Amino acid sequence: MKLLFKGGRVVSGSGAAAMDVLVDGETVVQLGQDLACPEAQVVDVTGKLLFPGFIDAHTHFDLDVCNTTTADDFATGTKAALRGGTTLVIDFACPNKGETLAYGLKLWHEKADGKSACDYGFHMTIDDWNEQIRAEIPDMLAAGIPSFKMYMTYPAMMIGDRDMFSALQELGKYGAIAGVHCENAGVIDALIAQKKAAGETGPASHPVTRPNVLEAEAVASLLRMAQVADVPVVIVHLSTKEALAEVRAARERGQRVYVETCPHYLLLDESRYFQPDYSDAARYVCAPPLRTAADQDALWAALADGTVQTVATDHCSFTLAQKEAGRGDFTKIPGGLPSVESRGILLWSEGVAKGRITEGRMCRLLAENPAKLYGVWPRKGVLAPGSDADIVVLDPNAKGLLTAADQAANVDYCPYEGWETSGVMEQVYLRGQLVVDHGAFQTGPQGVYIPRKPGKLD
Ligand code: DUC
Ligand code: ZN
Repeated sequence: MKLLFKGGRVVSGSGAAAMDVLVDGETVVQLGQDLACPEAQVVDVTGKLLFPGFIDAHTHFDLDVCNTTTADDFATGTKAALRGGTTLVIDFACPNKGETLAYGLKLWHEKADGKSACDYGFHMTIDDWNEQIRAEIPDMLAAGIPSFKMYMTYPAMMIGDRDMFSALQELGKYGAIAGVHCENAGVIDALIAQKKAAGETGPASHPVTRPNVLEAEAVASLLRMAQVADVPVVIVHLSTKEALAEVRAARERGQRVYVETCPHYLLLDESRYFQPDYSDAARYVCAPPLRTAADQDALWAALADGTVQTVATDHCSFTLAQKEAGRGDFTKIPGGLPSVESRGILLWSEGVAKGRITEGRMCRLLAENPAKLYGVWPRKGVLAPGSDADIVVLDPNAKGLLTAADQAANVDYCPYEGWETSGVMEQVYLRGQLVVDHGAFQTGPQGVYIPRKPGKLD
């Protein structure tokens, strides 16, 4: 079937231009002004913006953490993603220490295959490092996984400097890349012990035990390791102005550093943890924690000037009942926020509509840059002849409301409850098929696994 989108403005990384888009089956075949195609079904998008489907390169679906499992699995999480305009998620496959990467990959395929509403790929978590895992790296690339995750915190996941350095070197041999969670584990542990000894066990202790400089310290340490290993790295969920300074310093000395931040670091601040009601505060616990208004300002500026290249969600959802696990011990609150459904409209409404970033910048942050960095460009991340017809139709003039009562995510709160949005995701097309129309699903699970190659973002 052919579709002809007429009358809209097509957004790319360099801005928006009035253009019609002709789709044949799953693929974009032509862009241009006043296109005609008698056999195509016309989709009138007058006054609307057409974005390439958004890519969320940081989700955690069906993940066991803190003796519980994330509220969203691949079925609900990818439906939520689609509703928010995200047509490709890259989730973190996560074997436990002692398990092989092959086992982790098999497990993640079992979780996702046949259940995913949107397309999906995987990063592979390296939370153990030995000769067997080293030998599996080329297998992962052959399986379409050129990106890996490592942790500098969390005892169950972190591997220490020696192994991290060794893994970075090994990945570099294949043109693969690692995204790293940067927080200083030891000092955080000491600060947590002090708070517990003082009897300060509520959510308010969460941000003060993970101060800004402990992210910046870990970023600096990682970047120096990457410098010696002579490899590029990705800093995932960067949250502080101090860490941004470390990134800029590394780039000044010639290093290739990629940076991701998340909507909650741009839009919510640490005052959420100081609310008197446990549940009101605990729902915002994530790591790194929410920061200050000064950090938010620095992050918005870094989006606008290109210092930060991607905005992903770190969607890791837990219900309010699950968040109860940390009543009386803030370290037992399962960490993570849901935003796979709201990221796109938040970036539009709080970013473009408020003049903080341009339409083109939004396209780069949510589509073009993650597609290039994670090796799916130009199949994804752009509307161009030959690319997948993943299309988000955004109505800039409609008003929306973010509320838990209207979300597909399997979670009973919305971090942005009651926020009004300028702009609404009106329709979402996945490889040429209308999958969401005004929030309503039009099909069953249609997502396919997208194997990736090593990427590059200039
Ligand atoms: N931080 C969170 O808050 N949740 C999931 C993993 C992470 O790094
Ligand atoms: Zn994460």
